[in-house]
Amino acid sequence: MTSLFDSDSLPSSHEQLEEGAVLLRSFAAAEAPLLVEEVARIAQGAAFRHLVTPGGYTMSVAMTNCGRVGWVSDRTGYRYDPKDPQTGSPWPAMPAAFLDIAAHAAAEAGFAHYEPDACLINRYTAGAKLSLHQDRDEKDAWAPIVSVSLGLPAVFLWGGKRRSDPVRRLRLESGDIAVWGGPARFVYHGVAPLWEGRHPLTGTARINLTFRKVF
Ligand code: MD3
Ligand code: FE
Repeated sequence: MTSLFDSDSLPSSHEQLEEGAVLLRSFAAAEAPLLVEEVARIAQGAAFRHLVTPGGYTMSVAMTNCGRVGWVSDRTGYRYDPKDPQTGSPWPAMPAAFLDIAAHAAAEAGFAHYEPDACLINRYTAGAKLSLHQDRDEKDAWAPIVSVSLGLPAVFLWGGKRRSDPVRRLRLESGDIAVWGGPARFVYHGVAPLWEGRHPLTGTARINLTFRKVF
C-alpha cells in the first residue's frame, strides 16, 4: 500500500485488493460535497426510484442515472436505456466533475483514458442492501467500473468469480473510490444492509456512484 496527498492535503491511499481491483481511500474526499450537490441536481430531473427486478422484487436501494444511457430493471429484464422510462426523456447529462473524478481514479488504478458513458446512482437508507451479483450488462468486459462512496459508511461484500466463493467484508467510507476492471471485472459483490446513522453530507443516506463503460 502507498500513501499520497492530494491537492487539498487530505491523506489518500492506494490499496490493491486483487489483480485489477484497487481501493483508493479518501480519493474523492475533497470533491464529495460538490458530487453530492450534483446528485441532488440530477435527482430533480430524474427522480430516485425503487426498481422492480425481473423476479418481481422491489429493490431496497433507490436508483437514478446520468449519462448517455441508464441502467434500469423491470419485469421484462435488465437493460441500459437512453431514456428514463419514468419520464420518457433522456437522462441528465454526466456532470464534468463526475467524468473528472472517475477518469482520475481509473488512471490511478492503471486504466488510462477511461470515458464512462453511464453513471448509476444508488441511494441507501437504513436496512437497504444489494444482494451478491455480477455486473455483466456492459459490452466492454475489460474497462473498469469505478465506484464512489458518499455519506454514510457501508460494508461492501466482495467475493470471487463464482457465487459460492468466500466473501470478504470491506468498510467503505465517504470519499472512498474502488476501481474494478480487467481480471477483477466479474467478481461477485454486494452491499450489506446499511446501518442507521447521520452524515453531514447526506443525512440518513449513503450514495454510491457507479461509472460504467457500456458500449
Ligand atoms: C466489483 N453497487 O450498482 S459499487 C452496483 O455500493 C453495485 O452501490 C455497489 O454493485 C454500491 O452494481 C457497489 C462497487 C462495485 C461495482 C462493480 C463491481 C464493485 C464491483 C464489479 C466487479 C467487481
Ligand atoms: Fe454491482
